[in-house]
Amino acid sequence: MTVATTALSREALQAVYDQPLLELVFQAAQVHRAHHDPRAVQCASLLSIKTGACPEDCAYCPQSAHHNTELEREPFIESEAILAAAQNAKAGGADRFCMGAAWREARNGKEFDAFLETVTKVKGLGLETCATLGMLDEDQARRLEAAGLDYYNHNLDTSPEHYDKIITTRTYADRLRTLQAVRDSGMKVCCGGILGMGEEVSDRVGLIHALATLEPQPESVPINALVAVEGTPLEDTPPLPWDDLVRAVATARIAMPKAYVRLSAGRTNLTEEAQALCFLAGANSVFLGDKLLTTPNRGRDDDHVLFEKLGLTPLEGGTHVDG
Ligand code: SAM
Ligand code: DTB
Ligand code: SF4
Repeated sequence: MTVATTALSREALQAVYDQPLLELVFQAAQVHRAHHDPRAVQCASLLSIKTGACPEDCAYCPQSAHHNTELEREPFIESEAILAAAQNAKAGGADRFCMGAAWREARNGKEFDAFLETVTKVKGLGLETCATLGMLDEDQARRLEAAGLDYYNHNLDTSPEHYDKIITTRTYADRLRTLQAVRDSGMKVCCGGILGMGEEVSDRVGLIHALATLEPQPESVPINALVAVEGTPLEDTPPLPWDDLVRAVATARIAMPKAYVRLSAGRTNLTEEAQALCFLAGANSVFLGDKLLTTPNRGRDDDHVLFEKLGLTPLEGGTHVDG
C-alpha cells in the first residue's frame, strides 16, 4: 500500500493500522529512514517535582487525589534538588530533562517564578528542557519559553470519544487550548497519549489522528502503555498486547514522519524483542533511568545492553526537525 504521509483521513489511517503487522512495520521503517537516522535514539530523563494530591480525576494516574494509591505525596521540590537530578541525568546519558508536576494547571506566584529560574539553570547544564505542569495560559507559556524551556508536554491521552471515560475534570478542548498556547509561544510541542486503557482499536487510531492533525504536528510524541497502578480505577486492566503497541508506534510514525516518537511508560512490561520491533517501526526516543514520575522504568544498564544489541546510539547534539 502506498500512503501519502501527510493529511491522512481517519479512515485511511485505520487502513494503515489494520495492515498485516509486518507490512505495517516495513512501511513505517521506510518512512522512518526517509526522515531520521534510524540508529539514533533521543534519550530523556524524568523527574517529578511535585508529587500526588492532584485535583484531577484521570483514571490512569496514581497521583490523583480521587484514588487511593500508596503514593507518598511530596510538595514542590527545591531548585537545588532539581539541578542535582538534572546533572545526574546528564551523566547517565540523557540529552533532555523533563520535569513533571501533579498540578491541574500552572499557577502564577513564587513557585512558578522559582521554576522559571530553575529551567534556565537546567538549560545552562547543556540539556534540552521539557516540563509538564498541567494547563497553561498564553502568558505562562511565553514566560516558560523566555526562561529557556524547549518543550512542553501536554498529552491528548486518548481519542475524543474515549476521553470522557477516563477524565471528567477537564475537557479535550481545554487540552487543545493549552497546546495552542504552547505552540504560539514558540516552544516545541510534546504531545501523545496512553494505550491499554480499555479503549477500542478505533480509539487508538482516533488518538493518532488527533495528534497528526494538530498544525503543525507535534515535534515529540510519547506513546505510553498504561502502567496499571493499584488503587486506580484502571488497576485491573489487562496489559496491552505487544503487537498492539507496535501497530500504534508504526501508525504514529507513518502519520507523523518528522516527529520523535517516544516509547514511553510501560517499557518494563515489554521484552527486548518487542522493543526492537518498536524501534524498527519508528520509535526513536525513550525515557532513561529507573524511574518515570512515580513508577519504575527500565534502568540504564538494561537499556545499555539493548542499545548495544540493536546497534542504537543516543542522539548527539539535541533534536532538530528536518527532512
Ligand atoms: N499533571 C500534568 C498533566 O496531567 O498534564 C502533568 C503530569 S501527568 C502525570 C503527564 C502524563 O503522564 C499524563 O498526561 C499521562 O499521559 C501520563 N501518565 C500518567 N499516569 C500514567 C500511567 N499510569 N500510565 C501511563 N501513562 C501515564
Ligand atoms: C508522558 O507522556 N509520559 C511521561 C511524561 N509524559 C511526563 C509520564 C509517564 C508517567 C507514568 C506513571 C508514573 O510514573 O507516575
Ligand atoms: Fe493530575 Fe496529571 Fe495525574 Fe491527571 S495525569 S491526575 S492532571 S498528575
